[in-house]
Amino acid sequence: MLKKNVPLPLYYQIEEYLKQKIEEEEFEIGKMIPSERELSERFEVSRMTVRQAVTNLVNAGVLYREKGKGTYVAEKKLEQPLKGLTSFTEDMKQRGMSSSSQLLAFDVIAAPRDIREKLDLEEEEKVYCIQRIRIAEDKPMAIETTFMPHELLPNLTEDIVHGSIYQYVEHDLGMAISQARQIIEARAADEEEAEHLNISPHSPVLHIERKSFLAPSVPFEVVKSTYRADRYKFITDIDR
Ligand code: 16G
Repeated sequence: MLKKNVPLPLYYQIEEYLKQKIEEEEFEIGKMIPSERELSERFEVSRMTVRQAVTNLVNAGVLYREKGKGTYVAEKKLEQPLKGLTSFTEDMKQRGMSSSSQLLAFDVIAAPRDIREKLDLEEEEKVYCIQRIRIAEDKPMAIETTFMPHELLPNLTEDIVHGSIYQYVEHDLGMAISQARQIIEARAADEEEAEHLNISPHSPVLHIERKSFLAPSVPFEVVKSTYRADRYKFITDIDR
């Protein structure tokens, strides 16, 4: 029951109720929650109040609406700490999740100007342009476009990039990946990204650009990635 004589807004109490039911798995992932009408009757509040609670949870990625059907419980977002320079394969392994990649492109090209500058290359130097859909537990999580100097990794194959690039660089080639710089921005998915990620066009996505270095400070990759914003949140600990 909602408490009417406390300073917590009613919609907020309904949000808390819904989140608790999801936490307790009474409302299961992928299943429909009770309709706005049912909830407004159950709590004896207006439909508007219920709608506000549901809309807030939809905006937070906890629920999603399907037109003409109802409102469903979304999958939990993966919490990605912004600490430690890890690979997609390692991240999923740490969570006990399976990972795979769908290879969309594997080319050796003349480096575009911005990539050439970021990788400190000469004009005629070639780069790999590798595009992969990164998949966790059979679901697409991100699209990654990786640029790496061809000269640094002359024997890279499609087979290798179906697995882990970091594993190849460190274990097979014995090179040390030391640090990276990452920039995260919000965007709306374009048609192509939406199709690859299995989301509707214009859904929110997180665009990440990572530039990584081999020790002592040789840039070896520029990666432009698009992550599903409904599946990821990035966590950072900060000291004062
Ligand atoms: C992560 C990295 C990417 C790197 C990839 C290697 C981001 C945000 N993350 O996805 O830069 O190339 O791991 O993964 O860019 P792999 O070793 O599984 O191929």
